[in-house]
Formats: sequence, structure tokens, C-alpha cells
Amino acid sequence: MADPIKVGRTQVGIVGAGPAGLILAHLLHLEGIDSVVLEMRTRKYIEERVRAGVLEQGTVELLADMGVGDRLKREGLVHHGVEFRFNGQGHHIDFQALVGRSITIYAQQEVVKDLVAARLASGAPIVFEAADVTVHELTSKSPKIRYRKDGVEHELVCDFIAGCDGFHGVCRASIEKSLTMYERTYPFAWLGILAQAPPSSHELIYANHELGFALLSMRSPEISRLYIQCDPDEDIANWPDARIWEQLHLRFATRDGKWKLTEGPVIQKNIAEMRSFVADPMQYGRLFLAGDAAHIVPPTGAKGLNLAATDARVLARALANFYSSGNTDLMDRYSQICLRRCWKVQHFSWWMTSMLHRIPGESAFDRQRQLAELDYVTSSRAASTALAEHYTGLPFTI
Ligand code: FAS
Ligand code: PHB
Repeated sequence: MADPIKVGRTQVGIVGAGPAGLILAHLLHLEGIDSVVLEMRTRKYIEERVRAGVLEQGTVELLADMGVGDRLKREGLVHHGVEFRFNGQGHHIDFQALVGRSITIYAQQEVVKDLVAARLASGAPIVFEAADVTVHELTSKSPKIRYRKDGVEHELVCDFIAGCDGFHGVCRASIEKSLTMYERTYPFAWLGILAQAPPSSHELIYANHELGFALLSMRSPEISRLYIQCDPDEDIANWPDARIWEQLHLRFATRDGKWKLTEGPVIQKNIAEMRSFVADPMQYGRLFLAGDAAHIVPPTGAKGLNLAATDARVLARALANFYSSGNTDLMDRYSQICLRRCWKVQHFSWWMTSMLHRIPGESAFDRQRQLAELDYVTSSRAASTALAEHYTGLPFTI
């Protein structure tokens, strides 16, 4: 005799404990709306997963307003600009002077740690190692999530489900027949390292070099985060540390030879694919997609996490309106609101990627045009203001 399915009930079932799911869960908690977060991995895994590093000013303000920004305020590195480096010369883009806004460097896993701690402190449920999650009856008034935990089958009866389970999750996969999907893949990838080396610059450096793109970022005054463009099918085994450092030195080299890159022990390395992806609409019945479950941007614009945060903010507002007044206007317009921002961010991420990477097979004309575009963006107040507005985060609008 099979064990009986354990049935639970909540207002909002949230699949996925990444930035989208955790921000949504805490915003709902602050509104007094019950939710259950179901995460397939362990707490340790999600709190150690190395991903994004740049928070828009709006995301920093959101996390502070949610009451989860204290450590971010203490440990985050506020940056007022970035450097574009090409033809062996650096060009500072001054966010503060251009748009009066900034970014903060604070690793995604630290955001996740802060949000998980807030979730646990609230006493609201978060289930780690939830296996074989599936979603059902999405067009009914009681959509359901089924999962297994410690060998026990569970069914969670919800009013609404938030699919925050990332690009490879089950939620979007469950409704793909009803979606239009837009995709662009890029003929290159990023090889990223974390190194125990003090950052060689006080701000991020985006370099477009003959050998390819390189990015200098950081995680703390002791930890550097560095990336180089590589072929999309590269095997990380073919990239010993020495080869990575050699490419970084070459790609960041300045014409006067004065700028130096500090090396250190490599503590993590991986290759991340580059793609643009959008699912339209971002909802089906009572299932709402948020974050990477709905869209992917190439990391050049440092937007993935930030877009996830704004989706969660819109969805939380829509659900709060429903529960407080029965008004479904925001819920009905959720996808339209989020996709309007998403497509602007898609354009910006594509623009940064196409401007800064060596495009395989590009013509000599394309290469000169690309360098002229970099020259224009770094010398025109109008063009650099547009870049600064996007990079520090478009205004949040509903
Ligand atoms: P996430 O993928 O973060 O979270 C989804 C969660 O759902 C995960 O915890 C997953 O375990 C869980 N899940 C998946 N399937 C499930 C299931 N069936 N059941 C239950 N749980 C399930 N963005 C930047 O801005 N800058 C970067 O440098 C950058 N680097 C990246 C590198 C990599 C390798 C990847 C994959 C992404 C990177 N991103 C970067 C983008 C990234 O930061 C995302 O935009 C961000 O994590 C989006 O957050 P979520 O939408 O919450 O999705
Ligand atoms: C990072 O610090 O990981 C980072 C910074 C800027 C980007 C992408 C990644 O555009």
C-alpha cells in the first residue's frame, strides 16, 4: 500500500530559491501573504553557487527597503563608474556625473544567503531538496504543486504558483506549448575565474582586445572576479591557470605598458554560455514566471539578477493588490509590464555584448565600425549617458 500523499495549502507556491523566488517570498511575507518556497538543491549548494556580482541601485534600494540590506550596506562595494579599454587605452564612464546613480558589487550568493536567513527568521516555510517538482491544474482556482521530500509525496494546493526555477526549471517547460519563445545564441562564451588576488582596479574594466573580450570585476578587496571571451565549446580542462592569466595580461595591456594585473591563486573557474532568451507571455492561468525561468540575458550588461528582482517586485505588488482588494489589473498586466522592461534590458545586454566582443568571422569593416562605436560611446555625453542609465538600472515603473 503506497503511503498517502501529504496535502498542504498555501496562498502562493514558489518553485525555486534563487533571487527571484526568495525576493518574491519575502515581499509577500511583508504583505502578510503566505507562501511556500520549494527548492530542489540543498541550502549549502545555493548559498555557494558563484554567479552574478553587480547590483543596480534600484536592487540595492529594494533589498534595503525589504530589511535584508544591512550586510550589503556594510560589505558591498559602491562603484560610481566603469572603464572601457580598447586600442590599449582606458576610458572612464562616470555614472555619478552622467546620471547621479551607482552600482554595488555584492556577490549573488551573498544576496541569496541574506534572503535565506530572512526567510528562516520569518518562520515561513522553505523546503530544500524538494524532488521531482511538478505543477498541475494551472487554469483552475486551485493550482497544485507536487513534490517529494525525504521519500514522502506531497501535494501543495495554492491560489497561485510562481515559477522562479530558472532557465532549466520545470515551470516554463510545463506551459511551453502556450508560449512564443525568442532566442539568440552567441558564437562565444565566458571563461570566469575567482582569484585570491586584490583587484587591480578600483572599478570594473571592460576590455575589447584583438584577442577577445576580457572583464575585470571583483568580490571584495581580496578577491578578483575575471572573465575572458572563449569559444562556446571550450573545455575548461584546456585552460590551466597560467594560460588564463596569460590571456588576461595580454587583453588588459595598455599602450604605455604601465598598467599591471595582480595574479593570485585561482579558487574557482567555469565556462558560462551566452544566450538571449524571452518567453512570452510570462504567465499561464495562475502560474507566473519570474527571472531566468522567463528570460536570459548575456552577462555583459550585468542584468540577470537585477531583472529577476524587478519581476519579483511587480508580481508581489500584483498579488498584494489581489489579496487586499480583489483587483486583478496588475496580475492581468504582469507579463506586459515585465516584458516591456525585459526587452529594453535585452537590447542593452545585446548592445554591450556586440560592442565589446570580437565577433568570429567579422569583416575588417565591422572591426573598424566596432572600434568607432566604442570611441563614440566613450567620448559622447549623450551616448555615455544612455549607457550609464541602463547600466545603473532603468527607473522601476509599473
Ligand atoms: P536562478 O537560476 O538563480 O534560481 C532558480 C532556482 O530554482 C535555483 O536555486 C534552482 O536550484 C531551482 N530549481 C530549478 N529547477 C527546479 C525544480 N524543478 N524544482 C525546484 N527548484 C528548482 N547574471 C549577472 O547579472 N551577472 C553574471 O555574471 C551572471 N553570471 C551567471 C553565471 C551562470 C553560470 C549562470 C547560470 C547565470 C549567471 N547570471 C549572471 C545570471 C544569474 O545571475 C541569473 O540571472 C539569476 O540567477 C536569476 O535568478 P533566478 O531567476 O532566481 O534563477
Ligand atoms: C561579475 O562581477 O560577476 C560581473 C560583473 C559585470 C558583468 C558580469 C559579471 O557584466
